[in-house]
Amino acid sequence: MLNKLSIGVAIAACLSSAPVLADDHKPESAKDFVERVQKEGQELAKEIEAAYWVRSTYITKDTGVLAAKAGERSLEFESKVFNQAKQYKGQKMDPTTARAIELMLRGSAAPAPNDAQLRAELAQVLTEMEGAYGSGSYCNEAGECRELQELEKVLAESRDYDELLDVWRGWRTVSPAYREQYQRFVELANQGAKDSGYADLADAWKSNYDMSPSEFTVEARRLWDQVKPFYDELHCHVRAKLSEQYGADKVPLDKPIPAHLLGNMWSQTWENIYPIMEPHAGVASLDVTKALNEQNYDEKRMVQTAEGFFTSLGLPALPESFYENSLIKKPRDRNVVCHASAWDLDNGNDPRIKQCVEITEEQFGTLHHELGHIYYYLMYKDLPPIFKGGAHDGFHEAIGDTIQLSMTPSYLQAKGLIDKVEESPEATLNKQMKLALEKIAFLPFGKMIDEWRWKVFSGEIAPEDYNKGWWELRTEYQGIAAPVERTEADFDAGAKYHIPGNTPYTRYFLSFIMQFQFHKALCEKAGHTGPLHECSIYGNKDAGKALGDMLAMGQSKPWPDAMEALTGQRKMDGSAIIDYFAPLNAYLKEQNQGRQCGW
Ligand code: X8Z
Ligand code: ZN
Repeated sequence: MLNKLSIGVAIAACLSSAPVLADDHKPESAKDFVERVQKEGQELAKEIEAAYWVRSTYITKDTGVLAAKAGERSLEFESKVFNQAKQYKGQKMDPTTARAIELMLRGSAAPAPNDAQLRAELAQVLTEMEGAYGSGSYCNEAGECRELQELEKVLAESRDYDELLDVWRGWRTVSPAYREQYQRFVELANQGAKDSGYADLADAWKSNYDMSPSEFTVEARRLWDQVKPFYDELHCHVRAKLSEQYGADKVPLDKPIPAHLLGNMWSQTWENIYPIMEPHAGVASLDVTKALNEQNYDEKRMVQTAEGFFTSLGLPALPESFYENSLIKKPRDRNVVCHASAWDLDNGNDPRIKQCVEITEEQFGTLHHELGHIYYYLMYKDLPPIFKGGAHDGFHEAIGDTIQLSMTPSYLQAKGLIDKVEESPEATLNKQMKLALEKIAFLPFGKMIDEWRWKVFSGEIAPEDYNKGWWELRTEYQGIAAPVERTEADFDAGAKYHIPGNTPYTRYFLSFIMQFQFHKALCEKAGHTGPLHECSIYGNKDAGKALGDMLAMGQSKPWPDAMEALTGQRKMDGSAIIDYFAPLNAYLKEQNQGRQCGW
């Protein structure tokens, strides 16, 4: 998983509070300490990465044992380094060393408790939960069993209310099995957070943004407030159309939307129901999935095509080892964690992705997303290990998506993936609708996942209210509701990968906002004039240079410096995404006239 290794291993902790001594037993300088820890971390990382990779690509009891042991050792190291690093806090040192120490003191996604037994338990719980998710399947009454990707396909394509309900409910029979484990995870990781000087795990997670946790809470809220009015317009229109499709008895016009009708297992992006929402029927067909299949694309060619976008910008070709060592096809004979991820192995020399690629437009997009991570790894390859990472985690998530914003109809036509480019206000609206169903629909989802976890970690949502708290936030933010009664025997949060996989999620919310800022800045570098939605930076070396330079900074500086280097701004800002969708916004307002919006 992204960053789990590098952070888990690069920072560490010792349980002693004795001064840090060098081999000759003299107190070790901060600079020497930083250097030594990175060397040790790199050595350890090799072993841990190997165990994690094998576990994720071959889920068995045995790989579970190996990964949990590796996780335990990683946490031990993290704990050791943390407790040593804190002794340097406040001492005078050069700015680079100070930044390194600061990064070592940051909370990871699951900070290590001081107690060795608790660390072992934490590593085991994490390994088991992710494995249970990765090998989950739903067997219906007829005894037919389907894995997640097959269930997702039904949600994307079917328009049969009951069939949709069956698979939506079916996938949610997997997660109750690890609800108790999740509760235990919360206790253990909260202990780790406390041992690292944080109030709780939420406090630790919010401390990774070069501002105080409470400032970050306010900042994330400010961004959400910027985009919420637009989401509300989209929600209103989508609900009205779904009500036409399924009937007002199934989709009442003043209530939250039933969660299984939005084309996605988690209702997180809605582009699969674009055919129901298409403003101008038949104008400017955007069916890339069809073209990929007709042209017999296979998994490797999909990856190579995505790589071609990055190299067109002047960024380097992927190393041969990338194709040799990545997993891009779902194995038929074993369970793997199919949720896509990008891995930085062997200190930047062996980057890999793991993705069960299917020949669809959505997966083509995800490949660009994953390569965004890979190009970050490649560009900061020569930095000291502790500086390898996104300027903040939202930056890492935003790179591949920024590239996708340049996959305009003209680009797709040049690649032979659509027949012809139609230029008309109608064509623009269709294109914007499709993209908004992905990018705008996602925003409240991206925000609410960690709202739930922050409350769970702080105890505001008690273990006996996990599911109730989940659905309250789903309704508050997204305006959706469970299609059937849910109880505390369910664990619906756990049906989303990032909960058992313990990956913080606010990063994606930030990414979806920032990628439009980045796109705008890159288009300016490329000399684009005219509306932003018509800009593609494909083939533009000036834009590529600006992007590459920012990536090469890694996390060596506070993130506003990286943001400024690329965009000239020092803040995250929702106005770029709103401006981008100006034509659609006007359309939605017009369509919603006379409708009662809200839920
Ligand atoms: O998890 C991912 C990536 C891997 S970092 C595939 N994403 C989020 C999700 O699938 O829920 C990308 C966008 C949102
Ligand atoms: Zn990602």
